[in-house]
Amino acid sequence: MQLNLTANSKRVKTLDLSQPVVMGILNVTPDSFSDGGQYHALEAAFKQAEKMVADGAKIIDIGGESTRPGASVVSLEEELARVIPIIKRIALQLDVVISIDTSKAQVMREAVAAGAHIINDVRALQEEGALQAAAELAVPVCIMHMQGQPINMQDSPSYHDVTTEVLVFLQQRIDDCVNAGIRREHIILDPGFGFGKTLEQNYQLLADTAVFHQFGLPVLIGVSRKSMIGNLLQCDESQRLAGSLACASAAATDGAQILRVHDVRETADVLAVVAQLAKHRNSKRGS
Ligand code: 8Y7
Repeated sequence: MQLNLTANSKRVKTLDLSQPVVMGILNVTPDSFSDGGQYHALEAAFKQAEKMVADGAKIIDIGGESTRPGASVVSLEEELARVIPIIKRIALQLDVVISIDTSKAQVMREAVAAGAHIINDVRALQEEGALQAAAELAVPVCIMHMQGQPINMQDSPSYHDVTTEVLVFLQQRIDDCVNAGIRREHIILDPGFGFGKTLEQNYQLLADTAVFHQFGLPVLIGVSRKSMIGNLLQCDESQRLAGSLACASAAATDGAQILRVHDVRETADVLAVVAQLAKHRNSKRGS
């Protein structure tokens, strides 16, 4: 499977998804890189991006709006000020695919103009103008399932059958995207771990990873350091690496193409082992 990253009139760039790849998380919210002013914040973010690329990240996902449970909203101006400088710098200096984590149409436009290749929207292009912006920009889009909004989504998640309901939502959004003019082969799907789901619902979805391949589109899984690990293991964020890697291993074994993670080097190692195993599963004994 390959993802064509070429927007209108730009030179051809593709992302090989025949083996699972790591998407490194780069949060540029004030709590991440705020000590020492604007210049130092940009410098620190760039250094982290550089390290993630050296560690094996094929995609860097840049986000300026926190979508953690209970997080408050961020203004357009604030979000642009956070993400645009770092996108420009990475586009200029690193050979990596850039993903912009946003729900705002204007951020999508300015981010792609600055050098972003992929739009990652936890609200699945449902905010005003987002669907049209994504269609016009003609770049790949990741559409994610969420029940509720970040401010209240973990209050009382409720499903009759979580996997079926996520599948139905994704099918509907694929149709909406295609009807808006987004190329089908530009759509990446994400079940949305932790976005309006209980611990049991999250693990049900992870166990059902393979089901999400029925659309023939790349599947992105984001479980890194999330509460589905912390609540199961009763540990804080600094102690969720092993749990995150176990989830990454399971998802990659079930064919997930993109793993969105904090711990790039460790996840890349897991993916290399999973790929080596897959090679032997597919080859006939003795050949
Ligand atoms: C996801 C995500 C977050 C995810 C996609 C966190 C921005 C919360 N999680 N995007 N973003 N999938 N596509 O803990 O699971 O990283 S933010």
